Amino acid sequence: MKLFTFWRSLATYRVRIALNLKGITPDETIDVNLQHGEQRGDAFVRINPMMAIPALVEDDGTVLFESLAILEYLDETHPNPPLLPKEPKARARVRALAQIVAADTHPLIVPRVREYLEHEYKVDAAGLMKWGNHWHEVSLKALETQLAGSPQTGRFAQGDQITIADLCLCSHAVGAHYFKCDLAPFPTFKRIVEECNKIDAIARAHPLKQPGAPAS
Ligand SMILES: N[C@@H](CCC(=O)N[C@@H](CS)C(=O)NCC(=O)O)C(=O)O
Repeated sequence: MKLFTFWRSLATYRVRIALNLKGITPDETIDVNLQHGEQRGDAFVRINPMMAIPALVEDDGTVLFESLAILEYLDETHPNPPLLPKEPKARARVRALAQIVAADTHPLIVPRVREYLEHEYKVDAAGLMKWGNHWHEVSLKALETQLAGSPQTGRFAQGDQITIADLCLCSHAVGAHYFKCDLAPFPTFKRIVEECNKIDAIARAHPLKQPGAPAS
């Protein structure tokens, strides 16, 4: 198994957590330096024409892409520990919480979007910060309302078992920190992310713990 990765990629962070939780170590990790635009190079475009990481290549050559699809694939092929609950309504809730992060928010702040805003619309660094802060705050409010208002929330987003929702909350927390969001108004979100980070498999997947990452 090969993982195409980069230390600061939030989508790859979600996949790294799942790999760690399931005790899977890829045979090879290949850096795609997003700061140098390597995701747009011919070699990587052949792997993922969407020019985005993560991509996970199985031993038979199958290329898996899109972090949520990869998380579910890993859960199906390596069921322990499970990352989705069994009960259909609970599964739907977990997937919905995950999609608030991975489908509704994260795509708004990826390099290709920020670079387009910068080059086509001349948005400056302060404007990009405001943009990212705004979209993170919108989803933090929705996540907090969902999490604080549901009896299904437990130690983690869905009861006391880690699910793909928690993996997405962790990546959202890193994005929120980067875009200078104050987490004080979102205590349930903050508590769950802190609970997650007490688990070594999650803590060591953090972007700043990866090779090539800056100290802070
Ligand atoms: N929806 C995709 C998003 C993948 C994505 O956009 N990844 C970012 C890094 S977190 C990337 O490679 N971006 C390259 C770019 O925007 O140019 C997923 O969840 O896997």
